[in-house]
Amino acid sequence: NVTELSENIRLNQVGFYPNAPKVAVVVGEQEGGAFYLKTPDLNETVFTGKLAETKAGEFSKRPTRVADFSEFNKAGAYVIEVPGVGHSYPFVIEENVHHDVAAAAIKGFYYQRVSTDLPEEYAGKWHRKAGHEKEDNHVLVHTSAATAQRPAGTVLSAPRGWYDAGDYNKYIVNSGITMGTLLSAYEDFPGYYKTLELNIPESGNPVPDLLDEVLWNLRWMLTMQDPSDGGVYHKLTNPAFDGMVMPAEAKNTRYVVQKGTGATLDFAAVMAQASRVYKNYNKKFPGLADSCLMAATKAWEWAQKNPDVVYDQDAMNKQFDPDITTGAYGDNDFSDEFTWAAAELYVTTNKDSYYTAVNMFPDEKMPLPSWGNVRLLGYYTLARHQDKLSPVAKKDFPKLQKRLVAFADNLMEGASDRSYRTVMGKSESDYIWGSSSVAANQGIALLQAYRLTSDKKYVQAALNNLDYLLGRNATGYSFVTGYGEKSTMNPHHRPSVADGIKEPVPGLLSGGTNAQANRQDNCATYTSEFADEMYTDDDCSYASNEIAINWNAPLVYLVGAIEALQQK
Ligand code: 9MR
Repeated sequence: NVTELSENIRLNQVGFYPNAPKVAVVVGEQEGGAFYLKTPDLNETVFTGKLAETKAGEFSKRPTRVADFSEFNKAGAYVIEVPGVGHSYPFVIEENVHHDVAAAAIKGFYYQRVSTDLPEEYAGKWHRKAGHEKEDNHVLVHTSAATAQRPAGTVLSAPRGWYDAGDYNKYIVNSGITMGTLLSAYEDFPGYYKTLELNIPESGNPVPDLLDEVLWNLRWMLTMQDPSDGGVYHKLTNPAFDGMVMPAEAKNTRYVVQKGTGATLDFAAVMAQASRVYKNYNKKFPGLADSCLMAATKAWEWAQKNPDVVYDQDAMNKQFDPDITTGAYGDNDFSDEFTWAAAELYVTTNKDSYYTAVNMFPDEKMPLPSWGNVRLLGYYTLARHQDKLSPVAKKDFPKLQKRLVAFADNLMEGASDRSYRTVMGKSESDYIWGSSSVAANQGIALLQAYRLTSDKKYVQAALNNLDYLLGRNATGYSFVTGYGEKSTMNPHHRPSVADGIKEPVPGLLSGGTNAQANRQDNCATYTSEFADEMYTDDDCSYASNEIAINWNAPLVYLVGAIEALQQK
């Protein structure tokens, strides 16, 4: 009675907490039937259950059955066996089951560090030479960014930071949401992060490793502000993307290009938040918190004077040289960036003038955070600091709370009937470029509702989306490199492609399923036409299999929060 491994049994390949929901999804035509939870040698059955039917959705076209073994709570290693289908990958049930993923997701940022060698001591077999070590005194001001004080060709220093994604450029807008999300993870769960060790060069100093890692990018961001007027350059970039080479071989000329309102406000928000977070570490970093606040204030003032400077790359290229063809992160609505920056500055300084400078609630929309829409980052911050709000904001708090909770309730609608029983996948529009970050950001929104209500159902719903990311999805992949029996192996990530090592750099979140605009990368290896299956684990697929810092950051938040809350 030996069964075979079946990839049609989909589950969180990392595992489950003893006292949390546990679900596996079986893909296929059959109806009903029993499932068995067994020891990995298949010799002992520890739990028997009945498979539940689901309705195949609008775009999730394949029928599924659900094996719910939540009741079983004994720690150990197991497989799920389904007669006529086979058995699942082995997985564990244990406390702190996501600890390693939580640490690895932050360590993923270490592997993205610019301007420094990654020695074997910290980077293991993915050790490598520094890239762009000469970003000190080697960056040119692009014609689009020329000013009297800094004419085109002026040489600047702007070292450090993280590579944005599979490419080697550094973009302020995308750093903005990334940093805001990581600093929020710290602000929401400081106790957890104070003990999480990452084995990075700064480990062992009196600062939590997460904040040491964040500082690597913060220091770069500070260099992107023009000291003469407070405006912030949109990005530091090559004219065109590099080939698939290691960082140390990427030697194209780098420019800072155009100041813009989006970059400047995102910068202001991050600096204001960083200022209050690093204030507690003044002894280790004297002056840092003050410098951040000064930078934030100057950026805010620039944006007041320049409220609508759009980064329009095509228009820029018509006017200025050389042409820049790397990621645009172009946005033309800055109302949400104003909201976010105002909220951060208000909470850090306690000055009502920031709060009243913007219309915090211009409409009832609750857009899921993305690099182009950061309104909710501002709302989360106001909610997080509800105890510090002055009367002007306090009077809005009931409304804010109501909207955040209603937003989470709305996300949860229908999740328990869906084929994969996840919040992710309510609508086809969840499967955009970087859809894994949609799942993770939904998780954060749910956890914010938990923080406001103490209702555990929101944590469980967030956990469902973590299960999605780690394998309980229509592709059957765990989208986190290095975690799961069938995880992303070939991300569109230059170091992972060029380093000659079979395993990709670990702890990176693949962008995942992308049903939008029909496979923008034209990779030939996509196999399915279904919206929730449009993913290919191929490094040609920058539209479904790149990694990016703004996707890893919400993974860090989600998995860290889940770990922190399960420990309670
Ligand atoms: O995440 C970005 C996505 O929302 C856009 O649709 C896409 C195309 O403009 O760009 C994505 O961001 C990429 C950036 O432009 C350059 N570095 C890699 C990013 C992830 O693919």
